[in-house]
Amino acid sequence: MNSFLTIDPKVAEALKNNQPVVALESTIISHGMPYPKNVETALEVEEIIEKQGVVPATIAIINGKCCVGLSKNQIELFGQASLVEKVSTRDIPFVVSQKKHGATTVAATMQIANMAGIKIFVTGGIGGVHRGATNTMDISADVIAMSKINVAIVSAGIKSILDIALTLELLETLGVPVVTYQQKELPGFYSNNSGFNSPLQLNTVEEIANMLHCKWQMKIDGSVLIANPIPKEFEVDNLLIEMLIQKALQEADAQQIKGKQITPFLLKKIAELSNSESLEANIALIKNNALLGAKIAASFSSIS
Ligand code: PSU
Ligand code: MN
Repeated sequence: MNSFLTIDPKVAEALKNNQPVVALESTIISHGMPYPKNVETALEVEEIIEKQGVVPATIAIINGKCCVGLSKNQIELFGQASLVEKVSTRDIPFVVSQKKHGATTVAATMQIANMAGIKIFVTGGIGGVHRGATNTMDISADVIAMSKINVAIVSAGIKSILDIALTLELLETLGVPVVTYQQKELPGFYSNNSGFNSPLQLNTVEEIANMLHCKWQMKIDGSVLIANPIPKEFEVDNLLIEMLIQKALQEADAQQIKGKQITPFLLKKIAELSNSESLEANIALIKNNALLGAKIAASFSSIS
């Protein structure tokens, strides 16, 4: 066991016995949703996974330890502490060596899940190529992590605050398969339509698990991005969301929001501007992802 990791006993036991475990990130708790909805959602997501007989492992850095599996109190702490830094790949060594706390992004969560031996990770949305990236070079470290780390991600597609076309191009270049569950079109996070065909489509949990197994057996390193459409009844109208994104982007520009602050800023603005409709959609889709991710984890552990 590596000395940087603290693995919750339940998680450690499951991993030891090759029972399914699903990793969850903590940036979505600390920086992706407001309190107390963030904590309620994080706990509900864990429950959904548990009901499938799968062990949830929320990941965060606490006092410099990479913690895999948080207690309710720890999740509460990350829900309330706006002071917890957003930690992506490059921040991990600093936060660990300085014994600080950190809320881990998709990229950082993948790194830590991989250290612990967890193969399936559930979240809402990934970071990608930002709109305007041809000038700003703002590309999330999430895509770089996906090109290297053998942890599959269940998300609701590529969020339209990003440049979906460029993100798809980059994922292709980096060799990351993008698989949509049960539909042809790549879902657009808040809605089921992104305007882009999904590079791949699979219709069953078993086929997805089998594809992961094949990929990693062949030593083709890196993630698979699994896109799971939001349940119909929680979809937000595409035109409305595009209008709100434009507004949020303008405001970010006016306030000169840059770097790691941009994604949390945009999510918060869009939630405000939509009267929390976007937040409710976000909560619904992550729960939906938790269910699919748990099923994939169970299927994967039965064949690997
Ligand atoms: N997208 C969401 N909700 C989130 C995030 C992205 O819908 O909470 C978070 C994730 O933790 C993701 C991070 O890894 O934002 C990406 O940030 P950046 O673009 O700065 O890499
Ligand atoms: Mn960025």
